[in-house]
Amino acid sequence: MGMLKKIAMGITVSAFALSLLVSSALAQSGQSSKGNNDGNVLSPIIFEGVTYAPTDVKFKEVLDKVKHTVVERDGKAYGYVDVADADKHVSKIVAELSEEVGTLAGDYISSFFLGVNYSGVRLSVESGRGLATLGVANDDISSVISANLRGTTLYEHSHFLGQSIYLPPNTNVSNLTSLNFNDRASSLRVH
Ligand SMILES: [Ca+2]
Repeated sequence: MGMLKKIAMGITVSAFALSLLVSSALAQSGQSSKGNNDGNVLSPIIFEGVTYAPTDVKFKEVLDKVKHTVVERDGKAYGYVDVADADKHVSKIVAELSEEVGTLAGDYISSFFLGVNYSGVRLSVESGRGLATLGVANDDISSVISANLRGTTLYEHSHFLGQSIYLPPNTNVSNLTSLNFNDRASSLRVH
C-alpha cells in the first residue's frame, strides 16, 4: 500500500467540466464490486460514533440531522452535520488515495445514470473534473459508478453546495435511495 509517490493536492481545486459525455447506457449487468450497494433499502449510518441501522428507532431522527455523508472505502457510511467535518474526512481519504495512485489501473471516469441499476442516460466525467450544474441530469441521478482514482462527491445544489455525499473509488451504488440521495444531485465532483 505504501507508495512512494506522494501528491499534495487539494480536493477543492478542480477545473469545471470539459468533458461531459452523454450517452445511452447499456445496462451493465453482472458488474459488481466490494462497495456495491444493492437496492433501495437505506444503509446504516455512523453518526457521532454510533451506528444506526434503518430498523433503529432513532434512525429517521439521525437521518434528518445528517447533512453530509462520507462513505469509507470499507463501505461504511458516516454522517455529519457540519460540512467542515465532512470535508476533513474526505480530505483524509483523498490524501491516502493520492499516495496509492500509482497502484491503480484502468479508467478514471465516474459514471452517473438517470436510471437505477446503471440504466438510462449516462453522464461520464473524468477524474479531476467538477460539474457545477447538471443540465438535463439535474435532480435526476439515480445510480453511480465511482471512478477508481480518488472517489466522487455529489452535491444537493448547484455549484457544490447543500447536502453532499462522498463515494470512494470502485464503488457502485445501484440505487442512490440507499444513501438518501436519489434524484437530488445538482452538481458533482470527481476527485
Ligand atoms: Ca438538487
